[in-house]
Amino acid sequence: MVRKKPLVIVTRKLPDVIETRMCELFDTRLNVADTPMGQDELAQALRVADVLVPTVTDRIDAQALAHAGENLKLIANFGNGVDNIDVGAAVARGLTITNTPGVLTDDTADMALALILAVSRRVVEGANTITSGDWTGWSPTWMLGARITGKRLGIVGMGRIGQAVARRAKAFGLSIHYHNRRRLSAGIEESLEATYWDSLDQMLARMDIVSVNCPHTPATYHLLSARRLKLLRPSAIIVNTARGEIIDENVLTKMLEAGEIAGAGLDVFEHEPAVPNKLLRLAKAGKVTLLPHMGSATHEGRIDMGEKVIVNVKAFMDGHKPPDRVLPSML
Ligand code: 8YV
Repeated sequence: MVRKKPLVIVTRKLPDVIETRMCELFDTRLNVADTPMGQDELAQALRVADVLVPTVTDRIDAQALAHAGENLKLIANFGNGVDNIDVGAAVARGLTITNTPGVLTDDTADMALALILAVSRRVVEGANTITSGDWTGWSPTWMLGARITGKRLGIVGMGRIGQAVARRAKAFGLSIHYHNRRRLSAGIEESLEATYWDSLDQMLARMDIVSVNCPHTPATYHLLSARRLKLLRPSAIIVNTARGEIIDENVLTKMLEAGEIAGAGLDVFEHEPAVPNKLLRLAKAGKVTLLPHMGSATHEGRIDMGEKVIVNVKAFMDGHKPPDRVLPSML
C-alpha cells in the first residue's frame, strides 16, 4: 500500500529549490503569492495540516493553536527564533516544534557588524548625501564619525550569534565584553579575549557599543528596560539584530531624541512591520540606521534554512527525532 504523503502547509514563499523539493517529498501547499496569512487563514491551515511551516510573520499563540486539527503533529518553523509560537501551549497539545538554528549565524553576525560600522561611520547618511545631490565637496571637519578600533563592545547574549559577532569584532580591533546566562568556557573566553560580566548593569555602564544577540523569551522581554538604558553612556551606540521586544523601543527613541545616547542601528522592531514615526525622523536626521529585518536575508541562508525545515519534517515523518526540536525548557 502506498503511504499517504503528509499535508505540509507553508505559510510564505520559500526559495524555489526548497519549494520544489518539498513538493517532491510531501503533499505541499505553497503560498506562491507570499501574502502574509491573517489569523483566520492561519487557523484554517492549523485545522487541516499534518505539518505547518510558519515564519516570524505568523503569530501562533494559544488562541491560534486552539484551532489545531487532529492531524497536526509538527510545526517546523522556518527561522531560528520561535517567539512567534507559544511553544508551551503547542507542546501541551502534543505537538512537536522545530526551528533552524546554526545556519543564519554568520549572516546575522555580519549584519550586526554592518550596523556597528554604519552607525559609527555614518555610512547611510553619507550615501544619502551623494544620492540627494547635496554633496558640495570634501572638507576636513565634515561627516566625521567615531573610530571603532580600540572601543569596548558589550555583547548581550553570547550564544552562536553573539560569539560570531565577537570573532568579527575582535578582528576589527574592538575589545570584547559579554553578558550571558552561562559563562563561556575558559578556552572560548581566551580565544576571544572576552571579559565576562555577571552583572548586565555593570557591563552596560562601561561600553562604547552594545550589541543585542539574545533570543526573545519572556525572560528577555524589555531586558534593556528604561532603567538599564539609562545606564548607557551618552557616547554609546546600540545595535539590535535579535528581536525588537528585547529593548524598550519607546524609551530608546526618547533617549535618542534627547541625545542621551549617541546612536542606534536597528534591524528589528517591537511591532514589525510598524516602525514608529519618531524613529523614522531620527533616521532622516542621521541619528539611527534602520533596516527591515534583513539579518539572515542571504540567498545561501534562506536555502540552508529551507534544507533544515525539510530534514526536520522528513525525520519526523519517518518516525525519528527531528534534529532541531525545541522544548519549553530550552527557552
Ligand atoms: C528570519 C530571524 O528571517 O530566524 C530568525 O529568528 O530572526 C530571521 O532572521 C525569520 O525569523 C524567518 O522566520
